[in-house]
Amino acid sequence: MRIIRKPRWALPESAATPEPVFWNRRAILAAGGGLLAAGALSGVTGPADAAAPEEPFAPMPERSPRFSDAGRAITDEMINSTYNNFYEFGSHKQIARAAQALETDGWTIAIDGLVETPITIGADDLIAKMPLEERVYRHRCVEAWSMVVPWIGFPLARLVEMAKPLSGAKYVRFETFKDPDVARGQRQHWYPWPYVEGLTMAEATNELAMMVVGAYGKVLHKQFGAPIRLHLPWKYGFKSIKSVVRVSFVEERPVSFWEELQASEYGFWANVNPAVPHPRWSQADERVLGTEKTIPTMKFNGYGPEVAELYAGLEAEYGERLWR
Ligand SMILES: Nc1nc2c(c(=O)[nH]1)N[C@H]1C(S)=C(S)[C@@H](COP(=O)(O)O)O[C@H]1N2
Ligand SMILES: [Mo]
Repeated sequence: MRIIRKPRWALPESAATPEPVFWNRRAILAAGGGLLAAGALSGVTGPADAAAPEEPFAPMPERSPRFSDAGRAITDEMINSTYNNFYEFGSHKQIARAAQALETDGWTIAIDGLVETPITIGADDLIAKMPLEERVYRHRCVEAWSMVVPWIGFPLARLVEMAKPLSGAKYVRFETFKDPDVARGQRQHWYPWPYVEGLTMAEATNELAMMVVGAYGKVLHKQFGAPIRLHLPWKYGFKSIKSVVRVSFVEERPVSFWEELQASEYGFWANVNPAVPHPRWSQADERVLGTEKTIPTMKFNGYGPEVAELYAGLEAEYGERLWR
């Protein structure tokens, strides 16, 4: 008899189906059960469980008038900061505690490849140069759940401008840190570490693409991808790479972490589209984190007015690949 086993890294199908036990736990938290209750339930206790850092973002930037309202309630910070995908710290959602080991002081980012002058810049220096604002964005994970987050950050377009890319640059490639001593998930050698993502130049300079350095009025939580991560609200969540250490301007289309693992399920474009199912589940609806609600998913996660023109004419060439 042939036994077909799922590869060890596959996203569980349960990720895309309701998880009553999990949601009950969240309900306890939301009802004020607090960190101790959460710790007792998940088998860990103590101050290290604190999922929401208390370091306020100062000075706090203004909220963008254009992106001040995502049309749904902002997801509760405690819920959101205890339900994360960050495979460097484990292939499950409860990585908040482990992620506190990430050392972000002295963090640097290399900006290189096809640019006038490659540089390495401190995250703090980069952030100080950039026009910061708060934007309330919807986020849609490929696993069919969603959240709404008040991010603090700056347009990726400003970083591209600063980098002065050469005319040969066709794509931007992003890379996450690699340090298996700190991020024990990176000892799982069957994953192609470090995490990599990519965008076309047109996508990278679209006004929606945001480099995120804070959330909920605070310096970015480690589990959200401190000290700097990307957020692309019209694409499936895996495109929004965390804890970035390198931004490279390149001629060839980068192969991302998930594409390398399973190209038939996770591709380069990954634009949200309820009409194109994941090979193992529907993308028609999404569970709204922190609520009991399942709601219809919107094409481009509702950001069509800002981004649809990026893909005009590409459908014939890429077909369903545009949506996976
Ligand atoms: N480096 C890195 N970036 C990552 C991931 C990851 O595992 N590692 N997970 C992605 C996925 S699948 C999602 S849904 C979002 C989750 O972001 P959040 O934890 O802030 O909700 O981060 C994305 N960025
Ligand atoms: Mo995701």
